[in-house]
Amino acid sequence: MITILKGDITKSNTDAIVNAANIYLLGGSGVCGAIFKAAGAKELQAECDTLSPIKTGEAVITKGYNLKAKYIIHTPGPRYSGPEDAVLLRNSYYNSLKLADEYKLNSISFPSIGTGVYRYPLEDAAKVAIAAIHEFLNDYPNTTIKQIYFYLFDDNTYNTYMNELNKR
Ligand code: AR6
Repeated sequence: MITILKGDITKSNTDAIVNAANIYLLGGSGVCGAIFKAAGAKELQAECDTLSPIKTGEAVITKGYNLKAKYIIHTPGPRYSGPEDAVLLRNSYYNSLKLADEYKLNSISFPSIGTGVYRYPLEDAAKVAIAAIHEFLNDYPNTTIKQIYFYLFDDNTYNTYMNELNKR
C-alpha cells in the first residue's frame, strides 16, 4: 500500500500529488517550483491565491492543470526549529490524506515534505511521515485511498525512507 519510488513527483499519475508548499501558497523553489512549472504556473497560482494563506500543517486542494494528476494537495510543513515540530509535520501528512479521502481519491503521491529548504532532519522526517500515514490508515480503515507513493528525488532521501518503511 505504501510504495517508495525514486524520481520526479510531477510525472506521477496518481489521483493527487502533494506539494511541499509555503503558507502563502506561492510558487517557490524545490518540489513546489517543479510542480508549479509542470502544472502551469499562472493558472495554478490564480487558484492558490483564492485559498491563501493557510497554516503550517493544514492542507488545501487545487486542480492539477497540465499534470497527469487530477489534483494537487498543498501543505506547508514546518520550517524546522526543533523536535517539537514533529506534530506539524505529522499534520501535513495526515491532513493531506484526510483531504484525499474526502475527495474519494484512490491514489496519492508525497514528496519528502520539509527536508529541503525547510531543513527538517531527514531521518526524523521519514519516521514522522511513515508514522503519520499508518496513523491515518488506522483511523480510517474504510478510506478510498488504496495506493500511497513517495517520490523521492535523491539516493539519500530514498534510502532513508526505505529503511524507515522496512522497520515496520
Ligand atoms: N520531485 C520530487 N521531489 C523533489 C522534486 C521533484 N520534482 N524537487 C525537489 N524535490 P523542498 P520543503 C525534493 O525544499 O523543505 C519551497 O520553496 C527535495 O530534494 O522542495 O518542504 C516551498 O514553496 C527535497 O528532498 O520543500 C516552500 O517555501 C524535498 O523535495 C519551501 O520550499 C523537499 O524539499 C518548502 O520547503
